[in-house]
Amino acid sequence: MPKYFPVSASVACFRRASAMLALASISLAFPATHTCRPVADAFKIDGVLDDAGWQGLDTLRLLRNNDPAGGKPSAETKVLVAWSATRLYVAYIADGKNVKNTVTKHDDDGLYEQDVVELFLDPDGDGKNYFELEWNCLNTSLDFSFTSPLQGRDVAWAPKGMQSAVKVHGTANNPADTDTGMVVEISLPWEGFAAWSKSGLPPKAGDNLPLNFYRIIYSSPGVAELISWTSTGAPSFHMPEKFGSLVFSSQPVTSLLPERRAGIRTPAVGNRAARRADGKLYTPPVATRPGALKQPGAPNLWLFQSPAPAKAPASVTPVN
Ligand SMILES: [Ca+2]
Ligand SMILES: [Ca+2]
Repeated sequence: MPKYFPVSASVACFRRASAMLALASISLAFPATHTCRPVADAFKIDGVLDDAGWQGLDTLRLLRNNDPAGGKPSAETKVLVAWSATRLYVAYIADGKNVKNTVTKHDDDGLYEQDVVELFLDPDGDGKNYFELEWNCLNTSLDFSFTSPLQGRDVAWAPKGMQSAVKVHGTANNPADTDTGMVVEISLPWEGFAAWSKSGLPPKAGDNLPLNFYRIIYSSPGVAELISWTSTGAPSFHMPEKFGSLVFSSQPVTSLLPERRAGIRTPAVGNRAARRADGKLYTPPVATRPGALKQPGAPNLWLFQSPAPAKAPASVTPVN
């Protein structure tokens, strides 16, 4: 199946007209927006989302299936994002019964011929030049820049200082058993993208960052689900005029209402809280909490919808 599809002229014109809104305080031109919360630079990039910065954030869900067959994605994909003065943090929680992708070479075009998660960013919001990044279950990555949709590809470009890690819940590339998915944890320094931002990076509170989150799942060779946050309306991801946008907030999630923080402080039903050696409370992943999956747009009180089984790390001591 071709991954790429031409951009219609009418849509491109619309996007040019709305480009002035990008990285500004107005977000009405985007098909969807998501509030990106500030966090401290205290993440361990290891594919495990027990870092304080991930707690209590709203979750994005990738629900749009852009391949010709359409329909509901065959597996749940959730995305978390947060920002600091130096970095953008992204995590994909990608459920799946068969975690697979055998590519091990960086920037290999074969990467997206197998299962991947992807991030496209258009820092200046003009619908022309943009960045494409992808990761597979082996933490093999791909990073390209484009001067316009599918044009001017630069494979030499790389996001300076990018860190990523993948935790597979199951066994990668082994169809004989049943997996539950994988978690991809990513740290992206702003300096790697600043050159293509008109208002400069890091962003200011109220700024927009046009982007889209994607996932490809191959049910069989050559038959792909093209899953996204905002719909592209075509079997292509290279449509920056259809990107949604992050809206950067100066309000950390810890400043929100107490019930929004419940997922941080209160152990989930069926799980035990544990106290770390440093005295902080650790709430293990919630694998089976009934009704935990929120509706799109609703606050997510229970961050840890990880496919990982609930299990506290060996370094902590259960307290109840
Ligand atoms: Ca981590
Ligand atoms: Ca651009």
